[in-house]
Amino acid sequence: MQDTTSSPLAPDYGETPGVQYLAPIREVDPDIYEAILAETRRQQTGIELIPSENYVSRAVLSAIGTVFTNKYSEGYAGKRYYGGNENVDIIETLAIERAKQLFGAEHANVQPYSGSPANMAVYYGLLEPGDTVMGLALPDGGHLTHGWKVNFSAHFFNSVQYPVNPETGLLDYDVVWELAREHKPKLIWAGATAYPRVLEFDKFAQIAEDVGAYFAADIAHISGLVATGLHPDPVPYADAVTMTTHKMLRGPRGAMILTKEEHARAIDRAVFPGLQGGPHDHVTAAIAVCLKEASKEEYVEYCNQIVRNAKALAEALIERGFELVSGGTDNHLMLVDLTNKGVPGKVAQKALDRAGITLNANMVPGDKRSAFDPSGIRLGTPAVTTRGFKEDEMRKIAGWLADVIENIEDKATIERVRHEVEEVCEQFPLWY
Ligand code: DSN
Repeated sequence: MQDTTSSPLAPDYGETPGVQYLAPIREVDPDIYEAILAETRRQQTGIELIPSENYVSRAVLSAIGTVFTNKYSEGYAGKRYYGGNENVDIIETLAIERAKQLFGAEHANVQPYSGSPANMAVYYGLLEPGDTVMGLALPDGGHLTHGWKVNFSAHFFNSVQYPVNPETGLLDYDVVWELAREHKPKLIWAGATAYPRVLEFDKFAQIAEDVGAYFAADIAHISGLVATGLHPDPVPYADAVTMTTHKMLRGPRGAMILTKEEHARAIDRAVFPGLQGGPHDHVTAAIAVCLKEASKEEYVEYCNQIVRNAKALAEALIERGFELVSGGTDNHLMLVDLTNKGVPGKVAQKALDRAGITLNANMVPGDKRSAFDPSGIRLGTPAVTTRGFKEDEMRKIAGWLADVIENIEDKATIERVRHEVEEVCEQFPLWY
């Protein structure tokens, strides 16, 4: 039996939780049970470096699996269309109040099913179809919903994409400003999925004000850093701030929108009845729980350690001859251009999967390769930090990444790393 008492997610739990909560699934559906078991083992025995992933606490996971999944509750607290919503009102109001408190926001909507629906609600609430919008290009680290050409946000709106500087990997605010003056967008997005540096929200707000645009910040990746003061805060400037709840916040798969009071009605109406029906109340309960956890002092320390770990990992990778986009990181993630190692990102991703290290291949600024077969890899520290890893483990991870990538055809190296990864994971067990 595994000792989980040292797990940062279940510090006071004296017994092995194992997978007892799966017993009913085993009886009813052995196929799904086996898959869940296999996934549990994969998470327990491997190192998770995908910067948008994390591990939820026992309390969050328990909240998702509750009877709130049985309920319909179209509307908002006190104004529901169906009866029997007195308990839903309690959890949704708590989630909203905790979100407002944590981020210092005037208004919060916790009903979006995930990040893309949350962003869609911002478009629907603030714009008309055909309006011009601006966002960071996806290959430069932006998000699909910030106006990338294959997404609704470019089909229903006139999308202008701003780049990062391909030489430095950094945002050039003068370029954003020039594009904004030229195209006069109605909405400017700031936010990224693969940008390792600080986003200067005050500059975006200034640009938006200059051209008469709304300013929306998507802080899905950096929500915890914003909440704990480790990254500049867009809430004072932005008309809308969106975020998923399952990344750095360690909540369930869901999302939130923070707005100024003046946009509260428009955004609420965009979410329901504009885009969605009944909210996922079991998820709302879990969002409330993760927000309570994120309000604790331990969460501030967790976010500090995420940043310390990212810096340690970046430094160790640079020592092993890796080229990091922008030369390092200010936040939880880094982008590594593998061109100098002669190994495409996808090849590295697959070899590292076999070694028990999960990350994703990623485009790098100015990438000559395709999105399906890009030049880089993206890695981040939120999940490993939840697990309890510190700077020493980061240096080990950098060594394993280098060993595998520099010996990409060598099965013995992959097997050796897999073994060492499992040994370290055993020292830092997850509670699951
Ligand atoms: N899929 C998310 C990520 O990995 O960054 C973005 O939505």
